[in-house]
Amino acid sequence: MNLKHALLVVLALTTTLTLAAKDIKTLVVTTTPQMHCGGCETKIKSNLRFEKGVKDIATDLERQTVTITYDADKTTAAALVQSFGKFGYEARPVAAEADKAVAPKKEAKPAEGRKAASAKRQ
Ligand SMILES: [Cu+2]
Repeated sequence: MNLKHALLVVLALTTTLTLAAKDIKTLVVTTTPQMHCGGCETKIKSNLRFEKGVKDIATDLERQTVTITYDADKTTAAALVQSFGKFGYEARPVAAEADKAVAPKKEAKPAEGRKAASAKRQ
């Protein structure tokens, strides 16, 4: 193997590692007002789709949840929660239900803390 080939191998490995290092996370929220029909789901999806870092949005009418898959290098759970306000909705992280009773809403910090904690578990 000559030097040129060795460099190409290194370049290929680096590219692979960079792609694998992408920080993809999911955020599950419930909304106020609640989703009642496909129109509500479409409204949420079509608005969230253009938010920076959003990869995928899945809505569940029965459970009243919106699951957002996002690139944590480009956005945060707190920013996504806030983005619901742009189209008249309020979002609450489902996992945050427990500490909602303690922490006042619209605090960005608890969401950030959980994000860091879950990153460590992964
Ligand atoms: Cu509806």
